[in-house]
Amino acid sequence: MSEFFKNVDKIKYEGKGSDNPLAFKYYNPDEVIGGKTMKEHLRFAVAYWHTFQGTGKDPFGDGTALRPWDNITDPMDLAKAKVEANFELCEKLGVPFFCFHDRDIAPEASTLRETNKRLDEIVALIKEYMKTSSVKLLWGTTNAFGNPRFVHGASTSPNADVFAFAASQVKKAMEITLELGGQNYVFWGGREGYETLLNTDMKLELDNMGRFLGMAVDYAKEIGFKGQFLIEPKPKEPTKHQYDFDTATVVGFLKTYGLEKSFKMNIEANHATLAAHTFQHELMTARINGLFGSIDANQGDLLLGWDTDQFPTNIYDTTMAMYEVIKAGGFTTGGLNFDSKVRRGSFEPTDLFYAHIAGMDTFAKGLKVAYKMASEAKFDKIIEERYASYKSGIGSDIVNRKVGFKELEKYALENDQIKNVSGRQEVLEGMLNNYILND
Ligand code: XUL
Ligand code: CO
Repeated sequence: MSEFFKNVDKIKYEGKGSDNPLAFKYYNPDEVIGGKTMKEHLRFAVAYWHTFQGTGKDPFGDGTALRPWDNITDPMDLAKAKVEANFELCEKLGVPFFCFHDRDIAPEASTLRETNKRLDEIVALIKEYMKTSSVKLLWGTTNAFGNPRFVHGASTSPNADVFAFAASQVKKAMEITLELGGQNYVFWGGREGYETLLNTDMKLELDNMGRFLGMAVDYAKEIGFKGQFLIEPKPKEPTKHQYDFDTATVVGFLKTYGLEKSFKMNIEANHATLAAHTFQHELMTARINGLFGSIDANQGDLLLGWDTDQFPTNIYDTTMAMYEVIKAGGFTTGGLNFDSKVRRGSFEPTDLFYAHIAGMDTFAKGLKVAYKMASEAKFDKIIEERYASYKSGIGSDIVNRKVGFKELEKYALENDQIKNVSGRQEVLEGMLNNYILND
């Protein structure tokens, strides 16, 4: 077994005072918060595609990343080396899970049959590593967007042969996710959207996407895959308009196609901001609809209009995200998958560790602050008071649908001198600052 990251030992918790970039300052995996360890609360995962496939290539230039496997030329040898590197990196970081697309772990061959054989070979190797490692698969997914055959979409392609190809790919990816004990299966609609409505039958495309997901549900039952199906909303990129625009859109879609009992949501921070929402907004929308499942942890750059997938280092975002996770009762099968890539300028192998450590520390701090906020329930009390008018009198009659417009008009005619109270937003923002700064 080769060691790829020779200058990195197992990352330890050294606490707030440490200035060692290869140590945790806040993430203390065994520290218990509210009856669960930090490790159990946060359920971190490494994203195979960014960490082992990412090169730093952008539309203006080639890849910059220097990787210890760069000298390997045979594509299958390279795929095998990355399996080894994945287990080494996860174990050194103490990250309990990883996530992959089918095409991340094994390169595509010239025929589907051969591609599937390659996948089987790599899956067998991953299984071998799993025998001695505690690292598990959080979720698997399909890359049905990269190959040119998906130019017009996968399940929403106008070409039925593409629909069939994508179905065969999801079938296989579900099988390998099951074989590797994956706890979820993710659907991100890579090119499920459109560029122009002038050539698009939107109704047929949406119906086909509904049919496709229905077939996936049927097949999961057939093979006994009990993992959670997750949909990951994103408003744009690669297509101008993605059908899974945001959580609210997906809620409506699932209900239209009778799929709401079979799916939950995988919320990504950078996708939320691209949809002009906050990360917390998307998480809350999923939670109040009973559809919260998992998180793709990253952050965007608010000055840029695309999916920069940066490692999450914004303490406000991680605090409010963990507040929502706690409110949702914590993760069950889900977790915090670092769908994040090191910047193009951070091209050294050790940067992969620095980046994950920064993200893990930021979420650990967010968890601690959020747990305190949730247990002291100060914000809950303020919100409860704000809506107190619905607890009795006319408000309670509205909630219980005891009144209609006629009764409400009669009430309003007698109570038309309305008194409102301040929303006190700045007080609340100051309270949040206090929690973050004093914890
Ligand atoms: C793309 C994205 C994907 C999904 C998995 O923006 O987030 O990597 O997470 O397909
Ligand atoms: Co993602």
